[in-house]
Amino acid sequence: MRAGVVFWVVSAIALLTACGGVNQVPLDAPADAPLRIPELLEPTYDSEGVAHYDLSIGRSRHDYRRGTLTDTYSYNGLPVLGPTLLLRAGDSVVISVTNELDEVTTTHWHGADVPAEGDGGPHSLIEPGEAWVADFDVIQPAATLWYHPHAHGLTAEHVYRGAAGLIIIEDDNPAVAALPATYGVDDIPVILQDRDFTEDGQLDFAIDEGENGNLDGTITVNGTINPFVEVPQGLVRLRLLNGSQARIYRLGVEGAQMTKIASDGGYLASPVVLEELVLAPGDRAEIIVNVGTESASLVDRALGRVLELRPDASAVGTGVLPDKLTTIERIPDSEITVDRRFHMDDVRNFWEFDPTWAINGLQMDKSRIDVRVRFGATERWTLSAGEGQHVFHPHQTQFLILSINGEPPPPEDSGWEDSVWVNADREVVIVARFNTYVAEDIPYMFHCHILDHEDLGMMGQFLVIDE
Ligand SMILES: [Cu+2]
Repeated sequence: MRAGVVFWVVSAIALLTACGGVNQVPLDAPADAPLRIPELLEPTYDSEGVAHYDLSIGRSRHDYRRGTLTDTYSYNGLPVLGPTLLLRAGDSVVISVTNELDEVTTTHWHGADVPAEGDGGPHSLIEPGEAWVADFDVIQPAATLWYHPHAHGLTAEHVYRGAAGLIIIEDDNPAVAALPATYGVDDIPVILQDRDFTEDGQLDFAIDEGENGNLDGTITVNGTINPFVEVPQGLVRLRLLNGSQARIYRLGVEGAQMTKIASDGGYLASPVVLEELVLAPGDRAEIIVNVGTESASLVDRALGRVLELRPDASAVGTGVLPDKLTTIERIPDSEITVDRRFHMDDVRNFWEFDPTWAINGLQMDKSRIDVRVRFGATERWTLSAGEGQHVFHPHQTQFLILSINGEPPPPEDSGWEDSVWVNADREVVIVARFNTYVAEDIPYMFHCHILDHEDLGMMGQFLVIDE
């Protein structure tokens, strides 16, 4: 049963209000703010070759050009967001995170295949003034990942206020050596986040309990509103991250061709030319744009221009796009040992006004283990949904999509993924191996990455048992 007409009237009013907040600058107005490029945090190697990184999360202030400095959260004292962590495949890394906030938080490495105690999920709380250390080996190939707080019930707000950053994993795959890869020059981080501001220029954080989560009307890229970036003519790589609370982007490039080269977990087998790229919350994609003598624009189909790529006439890029990027070995059906279904839905009782977002009928309970995966298992998970838009994200593992509504995925969705969009009209079947880490004490999470839903309880826990 579902709550009746009242809920839908209220939802409609909320939707109208949200639409009224759209104030994106129209496409024909000149982009007038240089894109912020988060600083690159490279490792410091100790005498044993271990790569060390220091992060601290705290309060800061950022000039969003709202007539005042806006209060934010950030890492390492930056105005907003955090530095881009450069990880190298094969390294042993130690990352310390100090909490300089006056409330508890965590830091999770989204998309990273790491031991549960280093994953930074809701069980790895960092008290104010305390530090937490994650140490793990980088056992996965080149990819664009990200990090963000993950304290249950606080994730949406901490990310909204600006606590998030990119992770770039580099490896020595010779096939991609000629791709544009000079950070901030022809290899540009693009963190997409929609925001609203109060009249006095502060971030207007809100949780929306509805099907779509909270959608705001001002798009920020790396914290910049209405940005442009000067790039060399030729091939430019954009590392796209949807770091939004709930917004699903339909991206395109105007004035140049868009070629997708990487999904959440790394390179696609081959480049794929695309007209439109759907990026749900938590998703990443790397695209190549061939910039000519005129500006090209990254656009969202609903909101207009997101980022102008402005060619610098004096610079010509040297990047080259290869025909083949990497090898992705499909996981044969014969290897699958377990089938499971995860159904994402509103399970409120008919007399309840607010939705109850749940997975398989259950809401997050930190004391309950929902799934016990056997170490070494290869599992096929069917992801379905009733009401609402959802993004299924399991920690620890990268998966391959087997089917979307019964059809094999298109080439652009055939790479490694850690987050996938699911709704009543989009059932997705995935396959994953659990052969890297045993987790018998601290669980990994699986959850909806629409952060409103996640914080409202749309999350479960799994262990990886060695028996
Ligand atoms: Cu959801």
